[in-house]
Amino acid sequence: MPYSQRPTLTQFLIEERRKHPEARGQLNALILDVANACKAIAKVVARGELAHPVGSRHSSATVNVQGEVQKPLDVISNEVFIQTTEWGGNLAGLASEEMETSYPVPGKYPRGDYLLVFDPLDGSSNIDVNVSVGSIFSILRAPETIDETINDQDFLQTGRNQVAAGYAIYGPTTMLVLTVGTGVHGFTLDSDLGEFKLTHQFIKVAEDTQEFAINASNSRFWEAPIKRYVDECLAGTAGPRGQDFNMRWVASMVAEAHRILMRGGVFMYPRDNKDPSKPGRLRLLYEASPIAMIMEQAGGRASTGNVAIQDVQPTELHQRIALIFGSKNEVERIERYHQERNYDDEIESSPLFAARGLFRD
Ligand code: AFP
Repeated sequence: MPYSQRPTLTQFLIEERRKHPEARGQLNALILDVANACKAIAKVVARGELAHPVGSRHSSATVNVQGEVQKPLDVISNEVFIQTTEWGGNLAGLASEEMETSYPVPGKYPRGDYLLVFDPLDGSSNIDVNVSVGSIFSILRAPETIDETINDQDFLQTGRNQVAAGYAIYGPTTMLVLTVGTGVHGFTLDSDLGEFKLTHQFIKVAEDTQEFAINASNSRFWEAPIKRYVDECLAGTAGPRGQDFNMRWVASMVAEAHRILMRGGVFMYPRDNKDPSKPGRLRLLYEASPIAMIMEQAGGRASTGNVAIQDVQPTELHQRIALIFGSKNEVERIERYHQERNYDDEIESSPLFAARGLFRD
């Protein structure tokens, strides 16, 4: 497509809205505000060390609600998201990785129809090593009871309720990848114009792949289905899969999700036995859920191993979850391995097959 004919994000959203004559324009306005937040964060991230007064950076790290180190850029990005989106009359409340409780839009601004959930700077522990990081967001409808203040409970909606989801990736180029439920589209930031331009239309995740991503340093804590899957990949042509696999681990989920959208692959941060009190490392509402909507909209799949991420009913704002996503046939294979394991466990615990059971060898 010739450069001048590439629609901007604004044009794209206006054309989408024309398909919904009943729409009031709040969703478009909100997405454009989010895109502005991402542009501002891209600028700060791109300045790297230059963004910090000499000597200030290392002394100013704090700790967030989950006991994780908050980099100054996490805090700045969170502020940028709030300031860019709260005023427009499109939101009733926000929730973020960096805030312990939800944030109702202050009374001085009109209350809108939507809720915004976001991770302002995912992969921020990679900032110091100049690796791609990103922002992830999910848009839900606010409850209609307008006289009540928004609270945490209002955000506990399944991924199927998402109206839109997306991420911005701050890499060699800045891109915004978005779904409003009609496929997944990628927009590249034209830094001369300050505009996101549509560069990747109807992105599709390859159904098959020979590339997987997992933090293998946790392998001793993995559950049997994940061990089986990874062992089979590592066995390559000599193993049951009959083909060699490649492995990647960026430790920046947005970068992994983007790679998988572009060329297929499977990402796993499964539940493991490292810390039994945590049912996974990643967060359901602002990491897993939006990435799951994007994957499904692009023909891929996202699962805990047992159930589709988008079907999980959240119980807490900062809930953690096992997350496996990417090429459909691989994710389904991993789910099958979980089912087979569950079946083996059932057999194991059945009185007939138990240690002293009737049918025990
Ligand atoms: P940070 O935002 O603290 O860097 O965490 C990034 C992340 O949530 C996700 O983007 C990565 O996939 C995952 O953590 C990396 O985890 P490991 O530290 O286990 O590699």
